[in-house]
Amino acid sequence: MSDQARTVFITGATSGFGRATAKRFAAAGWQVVASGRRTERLTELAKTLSAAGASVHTMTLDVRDAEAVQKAVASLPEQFAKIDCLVNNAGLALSPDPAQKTALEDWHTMIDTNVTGLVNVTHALLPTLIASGRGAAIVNLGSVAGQWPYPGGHVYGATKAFVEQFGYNLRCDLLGTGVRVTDVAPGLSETEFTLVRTKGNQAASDKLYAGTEPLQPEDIAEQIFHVATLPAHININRMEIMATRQAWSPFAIDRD
Ligand code: NDP
Ligand code: 8X3
Repeated sequence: MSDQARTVFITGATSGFGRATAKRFAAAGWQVVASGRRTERLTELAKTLSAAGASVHTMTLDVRDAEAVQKAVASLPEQFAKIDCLVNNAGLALSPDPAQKTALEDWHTMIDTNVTGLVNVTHALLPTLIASGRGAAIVNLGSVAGQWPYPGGHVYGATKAFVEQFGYNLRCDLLGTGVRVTDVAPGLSETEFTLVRTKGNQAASDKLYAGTEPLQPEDIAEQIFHVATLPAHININRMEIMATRQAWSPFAIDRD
């Protein structure tokens, strides 16, 4: 199969990793289905990619809405209906505060988006991915937070642990179909992630990324593209990526 004929479906393509991933695949000649809630951003992205000669289809879509996801997938134009790669990227953290100081609504939004949303999209696209068969790929955006606990990680980290385990279990069931599944798990990355987490606190976001060298959206897009385009007999199960200037801390100890 030539790269020209392949199609990638990306959730959360309006910002950060998702947008950079759309650009990376488009640059390699893939057709791109770009989705997210912010229509204006999708239009802008489509304009940029189309101007560079790419075939793009945009879909304003909230991944939390299972019915909308099913309808959107069912209504894909024929040209874009056969999906070779799904990048389950839409996701968010809410509140940098401890669990006990975070609203239940924020916990629910993280679960609804990072867990329910991801399974909604996966379920809707599995038939076309399986039909694509050998070489097809599902790339899920996990996080270092899914593996390593940290203060304020609470529900966010737990959703990313779900993403990792869901991917491994999917691999078991997809054995023999040729569909690969990878958990790409980045650490500190400079996107709109912290702006969203702090509910619009630009100063807090700027402060987190200042004076160091966080990963950039293009760094992660390159790895997503890499795992999705490896020879069909290779499956990377999990790829954890940190900025060189990020590492772990000692255990915290409560003392009298
Ligand atoms: P951004 O905030 O820049 O991008 C998040 C994307 O998710 C946006 O395009 C947003 O689009 C989309 N999104 C959020 N909620 C929904 C929803 N309900 N339905 C559809 N789309 C939605 O953050 P990142 O690029 O950093 O995050 C991308 C993924 O990477 C997330 O899963 C995140 O958890 C993960 N990640 C981020 C890290 C980081 O440090 N930045 C590190 C590790 C993992 P819109 O608002 O238009 O719907
Ligand atoms: C985002 C990375 O370290 O903020 O998943 O949890 S972190």
